[in-house]
Amino acid sequence: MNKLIALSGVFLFAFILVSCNGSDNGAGKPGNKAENPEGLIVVGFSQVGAESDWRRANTRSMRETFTREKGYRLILKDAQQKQEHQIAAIRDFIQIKVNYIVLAPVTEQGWDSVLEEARDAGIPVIIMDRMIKTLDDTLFVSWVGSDFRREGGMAAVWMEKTFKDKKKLKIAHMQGSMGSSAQIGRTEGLQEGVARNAGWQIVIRDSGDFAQVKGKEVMERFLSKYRDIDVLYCENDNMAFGAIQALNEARLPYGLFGGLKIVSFDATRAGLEQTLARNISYNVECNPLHGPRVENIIQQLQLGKTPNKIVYVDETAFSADTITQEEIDARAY
Ligand code: GZL
Repeated sequence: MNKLIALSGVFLFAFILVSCNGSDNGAGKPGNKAENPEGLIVVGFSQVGAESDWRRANTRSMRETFTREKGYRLILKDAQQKQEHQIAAIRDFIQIKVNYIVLAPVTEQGWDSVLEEARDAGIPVIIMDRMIKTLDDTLFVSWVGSDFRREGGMAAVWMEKTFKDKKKLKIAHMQGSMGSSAQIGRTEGLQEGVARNAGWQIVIRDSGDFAQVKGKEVMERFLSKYRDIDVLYCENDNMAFGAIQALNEARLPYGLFGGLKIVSFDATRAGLEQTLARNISYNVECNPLHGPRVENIIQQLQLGKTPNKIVYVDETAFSADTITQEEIDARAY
């Protein structure tokens, strides 16, 4: 009998030893999950979708940064632009006890509840690209992305310079995914321009959801109502590509050959090629290469440091009058 008690004590001790091993889900230590034998840093990444060239460049940057060779396991979930998919993905990441959660939020609202669950599970959350609206800044460790209102402001200043002699300026406004920081900020930038310029009028507005197909449909609707638009203020390149398709099909002039001027955002390679061709007149950069920036935040956390809460990326803009092929060829995306 004594031998039996002794033997069960040994098994009990062994069991406790094994189940406590790696149970600390602190940054970088292997969580208590079988699928991480090499002790990789497991990063759960909830991505908006694959709706645009910008988004695909952003995903590429994350994949190229968080490689197994560098000690990471990246679990990427594409939300097809649906917030409920992102919330489910975050819950999955909590369930499998990832070391970090990276969220590129499709919209600004509605994150408190699921991010409270992540915080309470002790998993640091990094917000990337667009921002979330919350009163509780303990819900995320750091945010890295663009100043979208500044981007819109740069476009508005270009419009002021370009059309300074025009008493009346008729603007068609194609917005991105409604409620996203990129749409909110770029729209604010335009609205501030309208407030400064009494002759500016937004004659029509609709959302193309940052996608080319929808952008073409929206532009067709714009053209069915207005043929004397001076500027199309288009909140990303892919919608601008759709608008160009609609203009070509309607055989309407634009860009270099007179007619409406297109202002776009993202400055993706394809967008800059269209700018060089003078189809897009002005293109404001929105840098998608956040992989290294997110890694820098994670490395700081690994070392027990406190990263900056807000990290804006530097961005510029390109005009059809001055851009060169060499400039485009030298860019990373
Ligand atoms: C901007 C990003 C936007 C891009 C679009 O940071 O959120 O989403 O401008 C993308 O191309 O779809």
